[in-house]
Amino acid sequence: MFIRKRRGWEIPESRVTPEHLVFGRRAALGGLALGGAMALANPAPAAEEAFNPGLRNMRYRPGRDVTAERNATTYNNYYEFGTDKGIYRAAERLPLRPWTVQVDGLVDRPREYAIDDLLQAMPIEERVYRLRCVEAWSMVVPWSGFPLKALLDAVGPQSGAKYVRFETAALRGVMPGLRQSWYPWPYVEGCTLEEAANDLSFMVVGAYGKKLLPQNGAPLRVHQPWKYGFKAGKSLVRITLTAERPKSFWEAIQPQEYGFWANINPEVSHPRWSQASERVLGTGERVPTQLFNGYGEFVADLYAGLQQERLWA
Ligand SMILES: Nc1nc2c(c(=O)[nH]1)N[C@H]1C(S)=C(S)[C@@H](COP(=O)(O)O)O[C@H]1N2
Ligand SMILES: [Mo]
Repeated sequence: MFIRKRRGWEIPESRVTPEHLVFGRRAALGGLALGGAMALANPAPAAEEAFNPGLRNMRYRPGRDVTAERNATTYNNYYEFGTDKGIYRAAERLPLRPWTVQVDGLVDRPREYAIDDLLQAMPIEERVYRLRCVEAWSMVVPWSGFPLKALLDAVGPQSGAKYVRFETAALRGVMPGLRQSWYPWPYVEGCTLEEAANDLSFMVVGAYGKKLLPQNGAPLRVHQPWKYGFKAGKSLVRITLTAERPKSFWEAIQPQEYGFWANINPEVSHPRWSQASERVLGTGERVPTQLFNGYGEFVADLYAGLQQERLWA
């Protein structure tokens, strides 16, 4: 692995922060309220005319350097394309248009969105979030997307809705992993409606100021950064509000190791390894893992009264 030693005088972020991100920071430093910063016209990045990455939301600070783009886009988990980390070339075959996302179940206004209509309708912003895989590696990525809450508001959850089920694409001709028929395809994940409505729950459509790449879950993935990465379903095709707790892909395979909640806790080991620390992708550093991946101030309240649940696995 490529390991670079940083000299003391270097400002680490300067070598990894692309221009468009600097704009968001400058706007925020300029004393504009977030709402004001959001209302400014976006500068069109020269290379990506069609994609609007949004302005950076300064509320969520990752506390670590942004991972080099090359690492985040070439070291992936996407089992539909294969079980090793180097699936990024295979994933190029994923056809991203036309693409529809069905939003249904216990909602007042079920709808099938063409992905581009969804992107038009939703408030796009950028958030620099951590991602912690249950395998104990982690990264920090400037994701572009919109709060899941905005989509929930658009379809109107009914009073009986308690859970959100995320179903991801399963395209036989394109995804060689589907031939491994012992896996319970399609990849399904889920959370409670309350978790989904938390402001941290983010629907990702871009990264590093560009359209999301297939290996990272294009054209639409979910990301809840206080949970292990396997909760973050890629290439979503259907989002369903349900009364019953959805059974997830990993839970179906190995419930003792990969449960429904999967909140990050350094003190609760995976049955086969410790979760106390994590390997930072691209640098080789080993750093302590934080409770709720460092997002406790935003999400801990969601779990008051749920202590009897297996919240950490
Ligand atoms: N459809 C689908 N989504 C998926 C996976 C997968 O195999 N298939 N892997 C998950 C796991 S285990 C992790 S850690 C993250 C990895 O996201 P990244 O490759 O963008 O880092 O995607 C998650 N989403
Ligand atoms: Mo993962």
